[in-house]
Amino acid sequence: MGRNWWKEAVFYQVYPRSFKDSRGDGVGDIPGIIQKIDYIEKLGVDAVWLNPVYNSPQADNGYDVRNYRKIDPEFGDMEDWAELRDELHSRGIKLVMDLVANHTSDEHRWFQKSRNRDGKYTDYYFWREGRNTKNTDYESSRGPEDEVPPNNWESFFGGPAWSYDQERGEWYLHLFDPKQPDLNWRNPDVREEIKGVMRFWLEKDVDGFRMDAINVISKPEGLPDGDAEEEQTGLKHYMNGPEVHEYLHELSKVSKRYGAVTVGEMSTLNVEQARKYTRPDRDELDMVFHFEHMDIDHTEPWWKLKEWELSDLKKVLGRWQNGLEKGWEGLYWGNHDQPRPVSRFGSEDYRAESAKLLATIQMTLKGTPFVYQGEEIGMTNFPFERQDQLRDVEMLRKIEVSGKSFEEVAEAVNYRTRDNARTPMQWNREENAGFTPGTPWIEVNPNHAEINAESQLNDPGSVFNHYRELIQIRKNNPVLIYGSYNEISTENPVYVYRRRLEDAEAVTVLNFSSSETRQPVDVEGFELLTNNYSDENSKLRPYEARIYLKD
Ligand code: TEU
Repeated sequence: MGRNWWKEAVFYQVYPRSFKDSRGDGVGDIPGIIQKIDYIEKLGVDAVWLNPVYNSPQADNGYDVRNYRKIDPEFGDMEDWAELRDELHSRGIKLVMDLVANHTSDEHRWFQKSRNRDGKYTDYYFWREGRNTKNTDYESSRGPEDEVPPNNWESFFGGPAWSYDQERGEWYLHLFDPKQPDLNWRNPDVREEIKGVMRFWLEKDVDGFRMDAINVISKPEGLPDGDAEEEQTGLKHYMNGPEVHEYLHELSKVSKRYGAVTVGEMSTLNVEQARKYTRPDRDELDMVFHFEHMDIDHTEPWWKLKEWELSDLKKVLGRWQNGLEKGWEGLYWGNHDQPRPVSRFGSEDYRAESAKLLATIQMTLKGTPFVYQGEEIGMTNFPFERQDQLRDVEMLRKIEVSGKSFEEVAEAVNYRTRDNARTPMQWNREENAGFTPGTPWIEVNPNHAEINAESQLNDPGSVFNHYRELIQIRKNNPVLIYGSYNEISTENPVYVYRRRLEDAEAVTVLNFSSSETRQPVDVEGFELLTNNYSDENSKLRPYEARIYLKD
């Protein structure tokens, strides 16, 4: 297994809008992040992934880019950004930017120019005539009376993946929001543009890219209809599409020249596909984020709840641990698109214990851990009671398309909405959790009096300090990074696995339940490196998580 800095690193994900507001306008910003670098450094992470801070109308919180080479005034300016980079670098922390390359904003200059049927930009996006029939059951989105969209593809956020543009008199494809038109990667000029954007940031010394929705960039010729029975009609045509590997290989030539790391975000990806994307000799991506563990509580329609099963979780994690071979994955429990891990995979009744248990898994599996802001203090989901508390375009559109009232879907909204992850970082017990002196763009979780960074920093038993300890344990023990993986007990509610590298052996023992249970494996000759209780016990206590080591 080839060794690389990014395999040994722990990443911290900062969602700038919700991290720290330095100006009092209620929106987090780059100077705010700079104020909190000591905190990030204290956690002991090696790199920061910054969600998009580019100039954007913010229809999807920055995933709709208007100008890739400018910082959005909401977040600051290029000088602020350079200061952030320098502050991080001077502490040995790398900076990875978000590359949103599947689509731009409809306010991007390329799209504006593409509205013209002639000239260089005309094929930068997917423009098509509508179909002149009414004989379909999909909704026409504001097109001419007698037209329906060019094909039956559905968008990730619900509703058709096409909108009609009055000016050009044609439809354009958008796999996400109508304000996020898809770039036409078949056009070599588009690929050159994206490489230009990469070079622009690499010249500014960024250390890599997290590539947004990167496995949907290749659409098949002819844009054929999908099967109406598919969960998201059309998906199979553009997920891991025909040219995606070639395109990524092209991009990797740019990142490799600068020694930058690349992480591909890929919903709908199995381990065989991931192997191909990340096999080092193919030069496509360094690692991927897959969604298979995020899918274990996924069901259709989305407003139904589904309890996840520990056996499914173990199966998924194990499959990836063993199946990637020479490839690599990013390990995450949550991010800005997912509910809070404690509320989902842990237990709010054993909040601190289960937060530490999830951290233990993340720091002892093979792959690069990505900690999303707030996880290190065990932040929980937000109790949404009304639709007007929601901000996320995805959930708002899904509710609209479902035709249901907020009350009818409230339980699922609370369980699933991305806004759970986007409520402000809880710095202290004061008003607005110390996030802003103004009115926050989204409500602060009322539990900030109890759950906040300030109260945890000096408490040796806190979730924060357990993360710190685990991060150091990972760094000090290459077996946790490069070792082989074997599950050694499949007995629910316990999950036990062993990592092995040369003479070193580490065993992680986890109790995924709120009752005491037997410790099922023999650990004679092992040292207990750490657990998430203040003492030792023969039985495993609720959500107890232990790491044993022999070397
Ligand atoms: O997400 C891509 C993606 O797969 C999402 O559809 C995700 O599955 C869904 O939001 C989960 O609820 C990326 C970004 O991370 C997300 O924030 C953006 O909205 C999206 O791309 C479009 O850029």
